[in-house]
Amino acid sequence: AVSSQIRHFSSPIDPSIGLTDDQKELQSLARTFADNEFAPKMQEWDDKQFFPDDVLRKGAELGFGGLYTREDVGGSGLGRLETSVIFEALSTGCVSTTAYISIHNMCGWMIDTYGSEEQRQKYLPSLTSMEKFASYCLTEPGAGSDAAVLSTTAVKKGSHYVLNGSKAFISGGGSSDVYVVMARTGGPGPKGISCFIVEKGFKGLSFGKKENKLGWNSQETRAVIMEDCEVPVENLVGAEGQGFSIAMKGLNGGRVNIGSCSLGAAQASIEAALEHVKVRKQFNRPLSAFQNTQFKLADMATSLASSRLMIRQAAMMLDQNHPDVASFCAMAKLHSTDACFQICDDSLQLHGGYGYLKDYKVNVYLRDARVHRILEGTNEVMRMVASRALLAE
Ligand code: FAD
Ligand code: 2MC
Repeated sequence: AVSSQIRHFSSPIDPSIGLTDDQKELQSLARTFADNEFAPKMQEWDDKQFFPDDVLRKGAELGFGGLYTREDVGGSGLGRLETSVIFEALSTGCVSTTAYISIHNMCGWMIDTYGSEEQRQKYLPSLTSMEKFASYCLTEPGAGSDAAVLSTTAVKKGSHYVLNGSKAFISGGGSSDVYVVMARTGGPGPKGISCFIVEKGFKGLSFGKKENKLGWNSQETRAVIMEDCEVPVENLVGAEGQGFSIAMKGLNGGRVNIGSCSLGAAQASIEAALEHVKVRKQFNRPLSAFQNTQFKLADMATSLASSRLMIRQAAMMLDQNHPDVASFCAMAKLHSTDACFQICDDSLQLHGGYGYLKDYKVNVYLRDARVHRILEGTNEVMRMVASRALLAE
């Protein structure tokens, strides 16, 4: 019954192409949720910079709070391909909100995979239910692309680590309850970095002002500031020195998730363009009668389909723990986020002046998808990761 709700048209950009019946059912569940709960509110959330925590908790009831977290702590235990399909479908309704869910999922996965049994049992049930929210804290004012130079310190003093430093651009900063923080316990470079779980309310933790952004407006972005912040030793995730590796492994999945959110933005932008060009007439003809429009739509569809293939391939490589996973995830993120942003822009162009109005949705997809070329590693860093793998001996 659920799968009958999926779009009824047959189309070369149908996102269910190639999926199993079970995967199609998950996709349909997510698309229906996006259509009902996100799409009608997307523009209002963007405009009012509103974080829809109640709607997120409703999504968590369907399993979106811990898609690739294990089931004993309330997760859905799905594979990365299924996760990607769900994030893509959710993003058609609101990219910004889905991207926040994806970061929350990444944090949960890091605790599930590298945390102790005590940490898993203590933190994950309330994260998978989204009673509590999580943020990922790597970037600093002086350490963006060059993340391994981060300077937040963590010094062990008795039963606590004392953290000092500040994190920049933290999605969910201030509204999240749990912060997965990378800080330096050892010498310079990646091997001196460790990963900690820091709770809102721990002494010495505070937040900067709410950043005013071009997009991603349904979630807060703030600096996370630690001044003699006391974190119990049992909140170290994994071993000392393992933090950078944990952060990067989380981001491999994160990059596929963000690419999936771009696919949703592109899918919705093409659907909007198709509707518009059939209805809008100029020179006594619908816009769809011009060959420029037809060829543009064909290029947009081709670009979306190729992006989707790469993202789904990368998702499968994550499940297989493939040796080339890091570089392929980087290539998939690079290609999909660039290509899908271009699709949003092409859709806006096909809308003419109407595309520039906030009454139409395409401007939100464009603004939300723009930042995917910057965060979770800029697309220049993605080229760096891919080219290093290509040139490695
Ligand atoms: P810089 O590193 O200063 O880069 C500036 C430019 O220089 C870029 O074009 C970059 O590609 C280029 N560049 C840098 N080095 C090289 C090089 N070696 N070769 C070629 N070009 C280079 N971070 C988190 O940890 N957690 C979050 O939740 C989070 N959320 C974010 C949300 C938003 C809305 C934004 C905008 C950012 C968020 N970030 C987050 C931070 C994000 O990951 C960084 O902005 C990003 O990694 C780039 O770092 P930077 O901004 O310092 O840019
Ligand atoms: N997967 C697994 N391991 C990785 C990895 C990856 N994607 N990237 C690097 N590593 C490992 C690497 O193998 C090495 O380990 P080892 O010494 O054992 O071989 C170690 O990490 C250090 O890597 P490099 O020697 O390549 O270090 P370098 O400093 O030269 O480059 C770089 C690291 C640029 C790839 C890394 O700093 C990076 O990815 N920068 C971008 C930062 C970023 O993505 N920030 C996103 C913040 S989160 C966000 O934006 C959100 C919205 C949530």
